[in-house]
Amino acid sequence: MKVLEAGFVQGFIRMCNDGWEQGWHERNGGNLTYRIKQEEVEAVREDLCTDGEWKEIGTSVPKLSADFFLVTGSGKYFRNTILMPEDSLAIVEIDETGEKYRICWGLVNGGRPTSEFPSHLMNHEVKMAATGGKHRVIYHAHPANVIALTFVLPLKDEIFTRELWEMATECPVVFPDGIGVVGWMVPGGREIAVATSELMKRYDVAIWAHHGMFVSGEDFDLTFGLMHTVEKSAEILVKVLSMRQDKQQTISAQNFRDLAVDFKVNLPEKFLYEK
Ligand code: 2HA
Ligand code: ZN
Repeated sequence: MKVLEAGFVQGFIRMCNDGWEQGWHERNGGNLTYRIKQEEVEAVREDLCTDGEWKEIGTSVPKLSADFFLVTGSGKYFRNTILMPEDSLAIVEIDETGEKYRICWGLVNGGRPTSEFPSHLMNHEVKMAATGGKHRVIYHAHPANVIALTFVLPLKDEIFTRELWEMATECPVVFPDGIGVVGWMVPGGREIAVATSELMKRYDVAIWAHHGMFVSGEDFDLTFGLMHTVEKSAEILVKVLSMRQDKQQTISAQNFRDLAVDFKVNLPEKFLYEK
């Protein structure tokens, strides 16, 4: 099968375009990676080239050795992905040591994987271990409302989680483990990758102050839906804070405990502090 005919590639392209249409990917902002299933690799094997040059990842991900990833390209625009997928995307293979990669398909006009490749791969490594291999998608976007909140809320996991849970009843069901926050750091390197992957051991969502958000999930629907839910909740909070500083009423800590029982989710008490 040709790469572009494969279902996982179609799903990936659709997600890129959906993110663009949401306004989360100005210029070349954001990046997406998918850990390809073994049978999906086999289905497109005839269309992959495996004599490319091995290049340094910039970090070490030994648990991902010999895995294949579909990734957005560095400097590429989400907006163009649907029109020129073989220019914007690549399939890459990780070597046996987990320190190098090679391009097996795509980036036909040159280029390399996303500038956030180290963060993506370290997040994949952590989430693969934490979910027994279920999580396959890591998504980074620049949604405006979440970014706006990083200028006015304390950069604390407990506060972002609780405030965003309060904005929509479905939130604690969609992200019961909560949200992690990292203060401003230089993007693209190993340091921010280590900080983010540390948060991903506990959470499926990590916010980068004054920059954007990383989410992890099992498939494209769940991962896009997670980004969408958190950003929608942030949009409501921005509206509320724009109308008045305090809330007339809200969902209480006890309301969340009641919800947890009926919806069979575990909501950690550290987020249910008294205000
Ligand atoms: O431009 O989003 O964080 C891609 C990015 C870098
Ligand atoms: Zn970014």
